[in-house]
Amino acid sequence: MNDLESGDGAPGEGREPAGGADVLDEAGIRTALAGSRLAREVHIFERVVSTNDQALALARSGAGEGNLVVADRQTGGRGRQGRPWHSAPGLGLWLSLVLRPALEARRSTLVSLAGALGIATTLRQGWGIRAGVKWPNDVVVDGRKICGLLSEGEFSGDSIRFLVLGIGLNALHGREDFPAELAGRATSVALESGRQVRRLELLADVVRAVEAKYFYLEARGFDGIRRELLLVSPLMGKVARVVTAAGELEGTVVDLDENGALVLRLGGGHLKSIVAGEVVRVT
Ligand code: BT5
Repeated sequence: MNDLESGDGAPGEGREPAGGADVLDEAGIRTALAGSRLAREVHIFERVVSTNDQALALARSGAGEGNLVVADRQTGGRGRQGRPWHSAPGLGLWLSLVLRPALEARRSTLVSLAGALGIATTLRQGWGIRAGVKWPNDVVVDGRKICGLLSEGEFSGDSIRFLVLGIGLNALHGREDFPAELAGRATSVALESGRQVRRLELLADVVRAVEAKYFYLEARGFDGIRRELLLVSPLMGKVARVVTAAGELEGTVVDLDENGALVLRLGGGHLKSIVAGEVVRVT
């Protein structure tokens, strides 16, 4: 489609990643993702505030499913509740997908869970990394976060107008590339695989893996995905403390329900589904 877009950053800035060799170029991305239903249109930026902002703007102006936004650098990458997402220039995959899933709004969590499962699966099968999915939106390796997903969208009653699925996957980082506050809590594909990573190859793997699980979810429902998620969940069977808007809860993680909520068995044996929250401790 369009030529390399400079986004809201200075043209040319952030083009050359650390090390200089691993460039995500437009022609390469188009070739690597030829035929992908989630990357029919590719928007590549050297620098943006957030790829989710770009994708949200595209979706609001009518862009259909199949628009992919990729940036080399994000100046305001974000996580949930406005938390910052550390997006080292040239070292990660910072991307967003415009989706228009045929799902009820209350089930929209399933999309990020399916995406996370796709990423964990491709990291396990293609890159030899023992990745798991930590509810609700993290891909982790031995307790360290390698990838975070941020799903945002617009809803009308119980239907989804669109979703933007943002994916931040640490790719080329060495330990020294993470800020002090993430030391010991973050990792990357290069660190975990011990391989020389080409982001183009990783991007194609990730988008195709997310695509496979996303369309499986739409066509076949959540059950198969749920079973796979339970197999790679670092929380299953553990006692977790979860912070929710209504307060903190502690219980044994026993399942995911049909809407992607985390199911805890509380002290008295009562089952409780948690729709949104933060797991703060696992024992
Ligand atoms: C997330 O939020 O994990 C969602 C992150 C989504 C990032 C992508 S990048 C492309 C797209 N554009 C955006 O602007 N965002 C998306 P949450 O669960 O709230 O986790 C945020 C927390 O993860 C932070 O408070 C840190 O503790 C930690 N963190 C920040 N940067 C990290 C990194 N690069 N690697 C590992 N952990 C990180």
